[in-house]
Amino acid sequence: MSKFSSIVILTGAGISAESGIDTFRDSNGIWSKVDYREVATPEGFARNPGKVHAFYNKRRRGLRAVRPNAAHEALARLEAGFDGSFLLVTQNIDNLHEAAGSRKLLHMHGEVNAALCQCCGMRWPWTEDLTINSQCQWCKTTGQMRVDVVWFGEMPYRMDEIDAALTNCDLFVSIGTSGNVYPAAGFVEQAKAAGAHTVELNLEPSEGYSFFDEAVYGRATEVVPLFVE
Ligand code: BJW
Repeated sequence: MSKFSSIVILTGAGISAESGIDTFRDSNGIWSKVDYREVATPEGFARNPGKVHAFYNKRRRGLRAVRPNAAHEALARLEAGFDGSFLLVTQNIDNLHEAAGSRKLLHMHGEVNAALCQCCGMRWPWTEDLTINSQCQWCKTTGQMRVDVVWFGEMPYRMDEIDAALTNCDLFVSIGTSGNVYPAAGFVEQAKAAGAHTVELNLEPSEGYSFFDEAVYGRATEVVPLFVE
């Protein structure tokens, strides 16, 4: 890594798969069991908030027993030992990167352990179940609280910081993401246009595989530690 001065890493559901968290688009992934239009769009939430709360409450509760794996830990070691500029951008709403020790981290699709008031816009850490009766701790409105994640049709978080980092990086590494969802799926092209070396670490070639200069296919717990050491 010493030949690089600025690293951006993008992670997706595949990095958490071996910790026991479901991915989205694999054959038994989340979207094979649930219609994303019902649980991961603002329109779905407006139609049936109780269903959406139940979907995320279950996933939030499931996280309590989950631990980071060797791939999360390898990225935390990389950050700790790297002298240059470093940014880890995750699409994941779990907290496994933080639990492994990552600090320079952005959750572009939000966090399941956070809530957002649709009335006043305040956001908080939130580890309990949300219900249609949950009350905003700031404006005291009831019934407008939602999980603080980014649904289809909504703008992902921290895009200005991510764009700036992509424009300046000389190494871009994409880990455990299928490359189906924009804008994250376009990061490799942005980094490549900026002159970065681009690397894919995934179980299989992603949608954007042709944009990567280098690829290693295998389980994240094996290929990420090998790449980092
Ligand atoms: C392993 C492994 C192991 C397994 N080891 N690997 C063109 C340009 C811009 C936007 C669009 C566009 N076309 C369409 C859009 C809109 C849309 C979009 O991209 N749709 C596509 C489906 C086409 N995008 C949006 O709406 C985004 N917002 C946006 O564009 O804002 C601008 C805008 C605003 C308003 C109007 C118009 C424009 C927002 C997207 C939000 C996505 N949200 C979700 C849910 C978050 C909450 C939750 O978790 O419930 O985010 S959807 C879901 O997909 C989740 C994920 O973060 C995201 C990506 O999935 P990921 O991580 O790649 O998982 P998988 O399952 O797809 O892949 C896993 C990979 O791991 C696989 O490759 C496996 O092989 C691998 N793997 N085991 C290593 N052990």
